[in-house]
Amino acid sequence: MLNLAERSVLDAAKPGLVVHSDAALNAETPLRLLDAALTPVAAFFVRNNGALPAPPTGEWRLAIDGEVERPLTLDLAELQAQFPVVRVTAVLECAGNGRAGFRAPTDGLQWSLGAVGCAEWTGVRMADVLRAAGVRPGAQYVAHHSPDLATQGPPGPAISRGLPLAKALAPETLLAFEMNGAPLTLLHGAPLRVVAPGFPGSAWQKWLTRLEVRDREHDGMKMNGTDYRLPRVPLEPGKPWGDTPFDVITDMPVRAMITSPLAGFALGPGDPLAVRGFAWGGHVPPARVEVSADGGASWTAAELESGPEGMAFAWRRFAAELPSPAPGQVQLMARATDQLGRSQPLDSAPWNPRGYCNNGVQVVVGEVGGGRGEG
Ligand SMILES: Nc1nc2c(c(=O)[nH]1)N[C@H]1C(S)=C(S)[C@@H](COP(=O)(O)O)O[C@H]1N2
Ligand SMILES: [Mo]
Repeated sequence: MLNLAERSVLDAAKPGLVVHSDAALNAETPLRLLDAALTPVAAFFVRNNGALPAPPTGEWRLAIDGEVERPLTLDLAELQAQFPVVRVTAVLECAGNGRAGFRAPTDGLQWSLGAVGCAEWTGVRMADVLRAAGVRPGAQYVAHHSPDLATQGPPGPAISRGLPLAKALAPETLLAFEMNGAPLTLLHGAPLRVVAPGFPGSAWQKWLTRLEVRDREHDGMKMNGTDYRLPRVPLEPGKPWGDTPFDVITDMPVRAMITSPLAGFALGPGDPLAVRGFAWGGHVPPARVEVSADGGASWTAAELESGPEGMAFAWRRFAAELPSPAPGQVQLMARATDQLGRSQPLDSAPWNPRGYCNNGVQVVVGEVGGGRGEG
């Protein structure tokens, strides 16, 4: 059962979200609240693997240790004073976004399409902090540690994921203390979280207290088995996967999300159909978006905003105006293709046991009225 104190924190901060039934606090954003270039904090989804930690106190410190020459301990003021403060606009998307769309059901929270948002993150570069500590030659991976605890299973950390060293040192990877220009809220990881654009949300550790440099891939909570991993070879949906090897998800697939019209839309006969939404990729931005009002039989190119310079990880608006569809039910779709030519699947992404990375094309069903005076 959801903890009632956590539920009331959520309700006060984020009234419009759809709360999932789970022991931990998990809530997604309805599409009607995702129609903005920057998702307001009040509408941003929340994904917790365990219990919310206590709010930070003056005692909070970040430790940097492991394969470093000079282990460091920094409070927030030191972090802000000792390193350049930078801003990155980036999409944060849970690897389970779209999971409910798999035909063969999978474990995990049945997220619809609202486990995603785009925000401006302010922080210091993880690279600058790691360089100050002096990364040793054998370093391979960083491990993220936080105080939030599991609510089920063996007692211990709720999650401890990490990043390959190259991503930890990439200029877009931050230790962030602000979201959309305001201090991080507790629900989003106050006082400090990882921002790892292009990686699944699970790599964006909240409530960070320790950044450990390791000489091998991290093996913390939710790094092993099928957790946030995809099979290296295609699997039969719903069938046992035996000893198939699984690899850590390091990139999110391209996706277009229609934010207008919404499901259940109604058009009068002859009315044009205006469609808009956002498209994004993980490390490979979208190159084009096409829309269809006939369930995928024919496609029309949408206008796609070219991401402003230096905004490779932000989502981009797309818009199209289609001629009035024939009266009756309309199946509206948008399909993005990334800059490597990879398009969203029309059905769903390759099945995997935990239901990750389903970027299957969204279908928005509406209606064009047939009779006079309708609409
Ligand atoms: N400490 C901690 N960090 C965490 C998590 C968590 O449960 N605990 N969940 C991760 C997952 S799976 C996602 S998708 C994102 C969600 O970030 P948000 O709640 O700010 O939207 O946080 C990540 N960071
Ligand atoms: Mo996630």
